[in-house]
Amino acid sequence: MNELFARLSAAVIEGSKDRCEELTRQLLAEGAGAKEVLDRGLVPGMDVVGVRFRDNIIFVPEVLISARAMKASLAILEPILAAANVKETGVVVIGTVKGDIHDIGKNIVSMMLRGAGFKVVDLGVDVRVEKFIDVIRREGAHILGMSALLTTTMGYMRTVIDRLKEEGIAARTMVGGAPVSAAFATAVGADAYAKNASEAVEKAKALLGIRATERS
Ligand code: B1M
Repeated sequence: MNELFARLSAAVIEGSKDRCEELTRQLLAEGAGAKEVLDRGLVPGMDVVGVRFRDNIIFVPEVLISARAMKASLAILEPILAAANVKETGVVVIGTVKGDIHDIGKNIVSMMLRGAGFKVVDLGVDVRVEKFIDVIRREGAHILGMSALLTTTMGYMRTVIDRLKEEGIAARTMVGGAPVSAAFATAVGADAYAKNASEAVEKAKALLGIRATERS
């Protein structure tokens, strides 16, 4: 199966949507778990894309094609990750902050939270503070999750957290995304930081006082 995971990573790097779908289905049929497909196939592929992009070996169009290929696989994994069949434990409003259109990581976090029994209201990308606040109020959300992939947009998390405090909104806050760190989360006053989607689930449960074993 190792070879199939490697081929799936290669398909993400090459941006081959058809091969991504085919290999994802094949891995699942051979008994791989959805999370394993994510962690051993898709994410390592996108990591290579990120390095090549950073080093100017590839450019935005190629990255978009890889992102489209990865999303095709995620669409196959989503119902499996979300089918944990557990009672809803809390409401999470989530979005990528204003100015930022990266959504692959945020979508994975949403899927995993749904799979863990949370109701997730995903506001998409480029989300302004007013929108976050409207939906948190409307949904009675327990947690606001914010994602940022750019050093130029992560600062907006502080704007949102400050506004929540000014408006007396009690929702707890969780932040994440490649440039975000635990130290940054503390500095902007977030209640939690998660480095990946599995950790986001653990932290969301902890914020609501749910012991890890209760929901898994
Ligand atoms: Co952009 N991009 N990008 N990009 N892109 C990065 C982020 C970059 C690091 C690439 C690089 O230089 N190596 C760089 C940022 C540099 C910086 O800020 N320091 C960059 C840049 C510069 C840009 C543009 C400015 C390029 C340009 O136009 N010149 C532009 C900005 C557009 C904008 O947002 N306004 C841009 C555009 C794009 C595309 C549109 C082409 C595409 C996005 C497609 C899409 O998302 N629909 C894209 C992509 C794909 C990337 C890279 C290659 C991959 C991101 C990704 O999907 N990773 C990225 C390089 C990289 O990060 N290695 C890069 C896979 C994903 C599973 O991981 O998103 O980290 P990640 O999510 C993880 C964790 O971070 C965490 O859990 C997830 C799952 O484990 N997590 C959370 C995420 N959110 C969380 C929230 C939580 C908790 C955990 O709680 C709520």
